[in-house]
Amino acid sequence: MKKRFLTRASAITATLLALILLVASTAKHSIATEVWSDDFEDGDYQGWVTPSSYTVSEGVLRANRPSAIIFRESTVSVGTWSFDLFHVLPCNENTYVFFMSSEPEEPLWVAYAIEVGVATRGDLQWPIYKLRVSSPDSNQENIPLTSWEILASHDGSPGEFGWFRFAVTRDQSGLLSVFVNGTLVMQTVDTQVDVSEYFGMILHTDRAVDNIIVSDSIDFQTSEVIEPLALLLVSGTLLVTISAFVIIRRK
Ligand SMILES: [Ca+2]
Repeated sequence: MKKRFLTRASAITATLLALILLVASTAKHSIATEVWSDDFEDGDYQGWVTPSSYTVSEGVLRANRPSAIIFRESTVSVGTWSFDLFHVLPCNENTYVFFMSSEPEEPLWVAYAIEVGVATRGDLQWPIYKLRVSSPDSNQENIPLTSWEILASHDGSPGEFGWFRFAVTRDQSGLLSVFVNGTLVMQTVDTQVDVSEYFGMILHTDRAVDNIIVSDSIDFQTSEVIEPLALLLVSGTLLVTISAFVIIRRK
């Protein structure tokens, strides 16, 4: 009898949770205002400019040689840039994603970049993430990428390689937040760059990118911020679940 009660209660709870997740995901989707995206499922990289060597295979954009640059027009300067990045060993050259950029590699290249590299100590190797900026003032001499100012950095866990979901947000105040697999790993305020013409990347042989989504809304919040909608949904779930328990028990 007790077992049956628990099974029914579990089933009701699971159903409610599924419904709430569905509502929450729909609500999130309707709030985000996508400006452009590319999932490379059409088999090409139309809309992108590259003097380098890239291919699209199995719905993923891949680099065929070291230091391959690719970019496309993107004027979003307040919003969210998210993408999947494939990062593997060996890593002799770092990966760069210029989510706000002037024309890449032109004189006075101005941009914010996410850099993904590798740190090594003994037998251990782990990914290291950096948020860099090349400002109009600092790049008078067209300084190399490795000399761009580091705004923030974060060490991943040893052996943590493969596909990663990145999300970068920038709000009106210049607050830059970087999330890896949904976790906030870097945050800083910087206003040295406030306009964008391009979104660009420098990948290396066997590195890949997929599911790029750029929106002009802040789609990720830091953990300190509890969205009123999420709070309402959680309270609602608890109330309905408790009611269901009471009704079943009375029967
Ligand atoms: Ca894809």
